[in-house]
Amino acid sequence: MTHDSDPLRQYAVATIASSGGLAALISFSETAMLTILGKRSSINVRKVMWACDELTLAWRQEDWGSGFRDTRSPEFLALNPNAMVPVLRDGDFVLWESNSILRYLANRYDGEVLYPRAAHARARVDQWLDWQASDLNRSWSYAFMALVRKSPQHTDPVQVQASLDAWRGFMQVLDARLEKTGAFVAGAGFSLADIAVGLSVNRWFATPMDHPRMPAVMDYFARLKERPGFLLHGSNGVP
Ligand SMILES: N[C@@H](CCC(=O)N[C@@H](CS)C(=O)NCC(=O)O)C(=O)O
Repeated sequence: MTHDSDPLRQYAVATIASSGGLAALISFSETAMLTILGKRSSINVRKVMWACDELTLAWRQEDWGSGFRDTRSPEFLALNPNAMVPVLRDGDFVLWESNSILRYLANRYDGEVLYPRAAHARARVDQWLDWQASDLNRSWSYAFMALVRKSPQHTDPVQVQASLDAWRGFMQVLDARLEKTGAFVAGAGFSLADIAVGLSVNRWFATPMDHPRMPAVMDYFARLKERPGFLLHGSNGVP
């Protein structure tokens, strides 16, 4: 889908146009259009696209990363020396690290609903964001490379099983948490943490393997599917 046919973007542009008129729209798009660098299939790029849509921000995206423009080119390395996507450009400001980008967007663009200011509520969102980027992400890495990417470097069955066991263990932690909240991962309301964790749950269900019954995770997956942003960027057929 091109960004021009994206219904959420059309809504955002219409909102800007109606609130400030054509002059405001032109000046907004020239000076404040966010650029997301990274291929649309990347789970970490998808977090940023989804967050932008939750915040009804205008954005454009460029395809960078394996299969597309080379992140090892000097031009890209000047933006992110790790040679990884996503990178966000907001005017002259450049930021990498997907969960940091989510926090930045909420802080910069009135996203308190996704990232509450109260210390305890914010810490709970941060806890699950960091858990997703560290423990959960690390656990699936080997199994995902083997079972989905079919990587020739990830064929050791012992390591595949160890990765699956660790992944399942963390998903059970998530299941227990969601059973307690009965709603979203940080509590009653949808937050930035659900963007990172929701994409991870999509990856869990989209990976060909046994999925032990986790009723609260299944309910959560259904709850997320009520959000247009999740259908566009999360549960969209890409693991
Ligand atoms: N911790 C980083 C990880 C970023 C990452 O692993 N990006 C992958 C795609 S999901 C990447 O850039 N791979 C190299 C490539 O595609 O060329 C973040 O969350 O932003």
